[in-house]
Amino acid sequence: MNELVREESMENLWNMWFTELHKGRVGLTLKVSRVLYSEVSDFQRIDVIETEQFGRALVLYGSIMITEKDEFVYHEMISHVPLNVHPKPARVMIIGGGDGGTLREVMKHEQVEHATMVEIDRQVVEVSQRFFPQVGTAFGHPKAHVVYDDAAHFVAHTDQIYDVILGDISDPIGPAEILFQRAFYQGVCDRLADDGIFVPQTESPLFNQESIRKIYQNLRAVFPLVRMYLAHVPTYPSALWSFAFCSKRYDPLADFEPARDVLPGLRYYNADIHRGSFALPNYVQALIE
Ligand code: SPD
Repeated sequence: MNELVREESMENLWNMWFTELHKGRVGLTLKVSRVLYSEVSDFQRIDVIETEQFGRALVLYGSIMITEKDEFVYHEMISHVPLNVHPKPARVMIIGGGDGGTLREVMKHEQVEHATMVEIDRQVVEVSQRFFPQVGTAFGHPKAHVVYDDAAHFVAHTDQIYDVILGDISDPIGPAEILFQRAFYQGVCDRLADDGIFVPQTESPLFNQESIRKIYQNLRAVFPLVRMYLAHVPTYPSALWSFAFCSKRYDPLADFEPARDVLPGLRYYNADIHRGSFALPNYVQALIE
């Protein structure tokens, strides 16, 4: 149960805390100064809270999706790793990504000719534009298109082919669970060009080991090359987060040419991080073998 807790004491009459618990056993607790928004959309509960340590946080179904202070890590890593390996990433699809952070990073690449973001929940986009204007900066970009649809439905029905597809999706619970299944991955693979790359977020290798085993089995049943890479996201469970680099042709290290590729001005991603993020601790490597 993830919840906002108001705690009264003699010293401080109005302390408010948000805790995101993992299986009721361990959690991340943040001091909250204000609750800015709290509603239930057609798909999920949406909260925006102001935290003292990480600034504003967007919380969906009780789980932190972004905070102002550390969202750049996740968004840079899900985007620039594949976009810097593919030699001409002209056609990009983002699955989910309603806050707009991944779209913002994708649009930094001039080679991208069009990016289609497929988000199921219009209310998440509206809330992000209202409370996180620095994240949703690319919604009005002429090369950016937002489609409000279930990604499984969209992938099954579009005839468009993409060079890069990014799975900026929620955790594999409830309606998002289908987006981690083999059938969905096959649908994504079918929408990729012959040299296409798919990168979905794949949860915490420390806290979500059972999910990760299944996710990588499913991915490997579909894609010829599947490699995990890691990033440090302080507000995600365990702070260690993983992504899967799934490819029909390109290798994330052999086909990475930093002299050609790396954009200036990023806050987390650089050429050393690109290479180093594929170095896995032994216990993580063992998980996906
Ligand atoms: N438990 C956190 C999982 C978050 C995955 N998606 C984040 C969306 C950020 N654009």
